[in-house]
Amino acid sequence: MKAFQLVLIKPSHYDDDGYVIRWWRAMTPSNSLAAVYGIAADCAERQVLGPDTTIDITVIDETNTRVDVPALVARFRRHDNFGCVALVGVQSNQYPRALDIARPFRAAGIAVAIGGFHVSGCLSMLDGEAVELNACRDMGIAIFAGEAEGRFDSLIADAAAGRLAPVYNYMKDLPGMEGTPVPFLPKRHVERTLGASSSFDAGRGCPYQCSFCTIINVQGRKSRYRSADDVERIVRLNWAQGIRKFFITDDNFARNREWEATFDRLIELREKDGIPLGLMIQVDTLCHKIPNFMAKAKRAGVNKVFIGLENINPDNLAAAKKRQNKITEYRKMLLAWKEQGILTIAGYILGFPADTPATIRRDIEIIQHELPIDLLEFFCLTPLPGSEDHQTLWRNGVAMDADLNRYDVEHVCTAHAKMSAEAWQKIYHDAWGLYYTPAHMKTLLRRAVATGVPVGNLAKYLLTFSTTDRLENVHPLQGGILRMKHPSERRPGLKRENPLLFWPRFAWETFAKHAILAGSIARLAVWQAAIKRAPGAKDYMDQALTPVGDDDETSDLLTKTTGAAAAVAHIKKVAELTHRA
Ligand code: B12
Ligand code: SF4
Repeated sequence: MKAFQLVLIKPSHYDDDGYVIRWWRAMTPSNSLAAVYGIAADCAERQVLGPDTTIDITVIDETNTRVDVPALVARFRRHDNFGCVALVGVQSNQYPRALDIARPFRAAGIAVAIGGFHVSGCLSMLDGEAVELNACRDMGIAIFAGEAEGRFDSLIADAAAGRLAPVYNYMKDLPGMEGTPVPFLPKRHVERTLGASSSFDAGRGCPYQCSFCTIINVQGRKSRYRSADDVERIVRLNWAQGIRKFFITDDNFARNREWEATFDRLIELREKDGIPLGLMIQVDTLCHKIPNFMAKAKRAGVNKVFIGLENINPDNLAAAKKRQNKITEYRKMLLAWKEQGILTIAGYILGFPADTPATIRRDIEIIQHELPIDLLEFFCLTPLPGSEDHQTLWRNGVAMDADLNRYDVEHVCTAHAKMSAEAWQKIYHDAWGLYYTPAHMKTLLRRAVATGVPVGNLAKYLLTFSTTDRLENVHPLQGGILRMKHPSERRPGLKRENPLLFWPRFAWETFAKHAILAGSIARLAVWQAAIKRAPGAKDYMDQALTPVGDDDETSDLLTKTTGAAAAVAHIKKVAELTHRA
């Protein structure tokens, strides 16, 4: 019996000091890894390499596990290099690290293939060579662009036969998702992340056309989806290993054509079968207009929702072709989620054309006072390879940062007409502190008590969102508990530090960060207890929680930004015309 060694590695990337970002427990499990593992496990079960060949699958998420290259190379050697290293779900910021991981494997003559958003986005939008794709060709790494469903059998058959092609390009042929192997990770891997929740994509594709978005150029604009039966299978597989919480990773679940059938099935699993589901979904700002969407979300077990708010200046939204985001609807939509007692997390992008440090400060203040958002996450507008924005700059020869490691939507990668790179980068970091002030965190806790949002849950998120950028210099989405580092994991080209200096400094940094964290935990616990016990806590009211009314027209949200007046005039005109009709 032969044993094909399939090693699935989801690479991390380097921090600003050149060390791999790795945690004892990372924030979220990788859905890309779960998707590819599900497909690979199905290949193993079907014995696609023949009845006398097994497929041994190893799963490594570098954000929570160190990649022990020498041990893996030794294992391949024991099997005459019969196998393949698959670099999974590689984003642009992870591409340099992925190549560094691949190098020793290739030097040892081991087959390596790479997939994910960087290679797929580049092959979809650029010339087949940009950005740095030739590095793979030079190293003999097989590039896999597109989705693995229905194609993994032939890829591993090629690897087993020692004839991996340089490029597999399926970008023009997006597969259907119904009935395909479902994303899954064994519990021992899920436990390496916070909260023991798993993930799955119930669908792919989004109908909108935001110019900064890579998703539509990689996964398409047509809604493709798993069936309700597939979703039930995912839930049952996980429930059998004690997992009941899921991040449904669809970028816009509200535009998944099967959202209702999916919710109905999840409601059944929750209400009839008693599986205590806890879900997080991502939606757009118009989902409150879909009849039943929010009420069914609540019944299905949704307790957190991520909303692509992006900005509150209509001029900025128009520049990014995100016209579907209507600031005149923001309060209605957010209050509707509040009515369901669901925690709201909104993404906010800094660096659109009309932004300056002063307008960003003003806009954050407007959000704090007027929008009932619980958590706000900041990102730098980034020309991600695979987006229309990147393609336009690339075609016009406009300068962009040459280091892909920085394309993590936290670093400034191109010029802005009104802000220097330094000012832009600074306001990005400042934004976290401007939003998560002690006063505003208390307001958020008060709003949670008044609207039935689980306060303890919110407090946990407030801790992460208010401290991760400041203490760890990374976005909370790539954060975790207890940062791990090793001198050997420093980016090639940077000096290897003396262990006698490295380890004491690392120990001191870890201690200092945790002392600050302990203070923040204590502070939040005291606030939480006091706010819950305060007389009249349930009746708390402020401008953000006030139902939408005529007063809204004079709010800062609808008067202060450059595009707001035009947006309000447009709404009035539409209302007049529809009234006359
Ligand atoms: C869920 C999610 C997360 C989760 C989990 C990460 C994950 N990848 O699962 C969390 C919250 C942790 C996260 C964090 C971040 N994310 Co994210 N995330 C997503 C999201 C919404 C879904 C990912 C997913 O599951 N897709 C579905 C899977 C099945 O698709 P896939 O990864 O492309 O894999 C398929 C194929 O590519 C192929 N394939 C993949 N690998 C391989 C390998 C081989 C060998 C083969 C043959 C095939 C193959 O087969 C798979 C199945 O069909 C995507 C957007 C999207 N729609 O994909 C953004 C996205 C991937 N994230 C993005 C970014 C920037 C980040 C962060 C850097 C943000 C930040 N600063 O914190 C961090 C990085 C953290 C990390 N360590 O990954 C960007 C990447 C852009 C780019 N071009 O590089 C995306 C595209 C969103 C965007 N803004 O455009 N993210
Ligand atoms: S709504 Fe989200 S997923 Fe859809 S195109 Fe815009 S940024 Fe991309």
